[in-house]
Amino acid sequence: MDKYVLTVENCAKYCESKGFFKSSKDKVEVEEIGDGNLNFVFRVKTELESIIVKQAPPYLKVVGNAWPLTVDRIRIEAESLELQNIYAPGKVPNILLKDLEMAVMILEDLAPMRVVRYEMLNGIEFPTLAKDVGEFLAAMGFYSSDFYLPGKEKRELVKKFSNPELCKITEELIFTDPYYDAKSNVINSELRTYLEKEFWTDEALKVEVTKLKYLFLTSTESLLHGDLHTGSLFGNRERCVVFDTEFSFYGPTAFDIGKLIGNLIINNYSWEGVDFDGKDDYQRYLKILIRELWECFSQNFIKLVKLKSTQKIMGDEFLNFYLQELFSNMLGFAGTTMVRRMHGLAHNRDIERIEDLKLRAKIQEKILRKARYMIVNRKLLESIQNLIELI
Ligand code: SR1
Ligand code: MG
Repeated sequence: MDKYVLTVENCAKYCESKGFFKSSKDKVEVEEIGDGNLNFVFRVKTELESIIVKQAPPYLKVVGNAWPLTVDRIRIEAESLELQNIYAPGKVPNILLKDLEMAVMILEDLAPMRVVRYEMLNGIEFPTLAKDVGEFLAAMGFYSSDFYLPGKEKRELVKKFSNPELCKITEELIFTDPYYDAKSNVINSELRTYLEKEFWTDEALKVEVTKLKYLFLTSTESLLHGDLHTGSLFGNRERCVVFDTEFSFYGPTAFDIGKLIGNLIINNYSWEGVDFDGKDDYQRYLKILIRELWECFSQNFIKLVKLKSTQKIMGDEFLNFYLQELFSNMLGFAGTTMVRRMHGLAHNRDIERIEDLKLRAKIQEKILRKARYMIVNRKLLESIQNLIELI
């Protein structure tokens, strides 16, 4: 089959050409469900079967041809899912087909699980999120790192997951553009005065963000998801699963958990602009979730190091030092994530749903001030309890 762009019209035929739905007598239905910034995603189903088809176009979907983007991202996504399924079985979707020629991947459909971000906009709780994602992050932070892998093997993986074009998106959209009046920024007009008077002139903040950017550029600690936010999680009351791993690369372990916690903090503050009777309870739930996520991650990570590390770790002191560093970098990365979603290129629904621009700006400014504190004072906040008190 020639290279072409999948559409609602031709997707069923493509799936059939790959051996899906062959013996089915039912009608095959196709629905476009992709709401992300980069790819086309379809649900293809009959009464009995349902699969997810994802195709990476050679450009950034939200920007179009003006921002060309490698389709090698589908290989990276597939290979990182394969490795995650080995190190953290059951925590990511199964791949049913990889077609690198067409930049397509077919995945199991995890419905009735839903995207966590949209459920969180409705105040839905996920009882297993902290455990499932905490264990996933601990497993990846350990098994893909020098704590476990022989040096040669790890260096080969660093090469295989070199992901320069998608890392460039993060370098610009998270660590650079939000700190000056960049063209790419999308700014609530009611927030501009604060940005001009305080935020963009904050030299101490820029120094600390540059330190975090440098860490992002140079660290090859473990294989990251690379874009772990609540929109990269499926869940229901029984289970949570991580997906959408095309930003995967070898980077600082603190980045993934920082990004996720930053997104949970945004959701927490977004309720200040929303009418919802249960919002106090939901904000309490989010704080418990943040605490449990960190605890589950760190406790599982320590357990793996103690039981399975191939490095000779001499005494607990090193592990304490390592986790303290990871904790403060996590706070910094959480802060930079909060900043980018306020006035960078890609915002999230949590804040955008606040229609009154003045109220939205008030909440955005509050989030920016908290994020600034987390970035600049990340070494002063020593424990997850300190973070919970801050928010
Ligand atoms: C314009 S691409 C913006 C963002 O979409 C992805 O989900 C990543 O977060 C990226 O930074
Ligand atoms: Mg994504």
